[in-house]
Amino acid sequence: MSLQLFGHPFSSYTMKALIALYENRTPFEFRMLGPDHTDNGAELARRWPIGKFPLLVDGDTTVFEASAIIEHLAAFHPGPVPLIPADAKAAVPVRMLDRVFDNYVMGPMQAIVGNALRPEGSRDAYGVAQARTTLDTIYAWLDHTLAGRRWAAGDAFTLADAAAAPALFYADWVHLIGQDHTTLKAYRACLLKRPSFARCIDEARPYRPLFPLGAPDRD
Ligand SMILES: N[C@@H](CCC(=O)N[C@@H](CS)C(=O)NCC(=O)O)C(=O)O
Repeated sequence: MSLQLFGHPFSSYTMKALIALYENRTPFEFRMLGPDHTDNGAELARRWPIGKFPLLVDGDTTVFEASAIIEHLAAFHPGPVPLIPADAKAAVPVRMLDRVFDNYVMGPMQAIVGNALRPEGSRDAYGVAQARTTLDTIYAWLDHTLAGRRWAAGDAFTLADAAAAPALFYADWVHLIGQDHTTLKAYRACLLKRPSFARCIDEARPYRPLFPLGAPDRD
């Protein structure tokens, strides 16, 4: 039975899963979410009451959480680009950096975007300030840590880069990576050129007017 991915092209975590599918040219059916696709939304809610996406259906198996989806694809639908290193020791930093990008780049980025979507009286200026401090801290750490590396964990494109691409793409929109962070800026530029992610960016382009803080006129 064919793979089905529930998601939305403008969603950062959907992009993360799409990168894995595109890297390995894995055939799948995209089950679009949104007001014009209420049947897909109802099925997502039935399979995962938390309702967050992406969500992968593979025959009898339902997998949610983008990292777990990529782990599932690597294990059961492997292709020419192994996003999880086969060597256990090499896989640890890849999984660690995946958590770093999700928790300390994607998380604060989503907090800033989520705040802008709240009604006027329910905004959280303190939470946004904390998110910006976290982004400043992680930008500096990444700029230092990634020096001399081709990709996040070394020479190979991995799960960590699939996490990094949409996280840094949107984080830079809400909290600019400073000119002094030359390594991090160059890494983000490399991610944007990676064909799997360039395709995600193009597929998401029509939805930019939906970005609550206003999408910048670049990328
Ligand atoms: N931890 C989840 C996060 C998924 C997530 O936050 N997805 C967002 C879209 S990028 C979402 O579902 N937003 C809709 C909602 O929260 O109801 C993962 O890694 O997949």
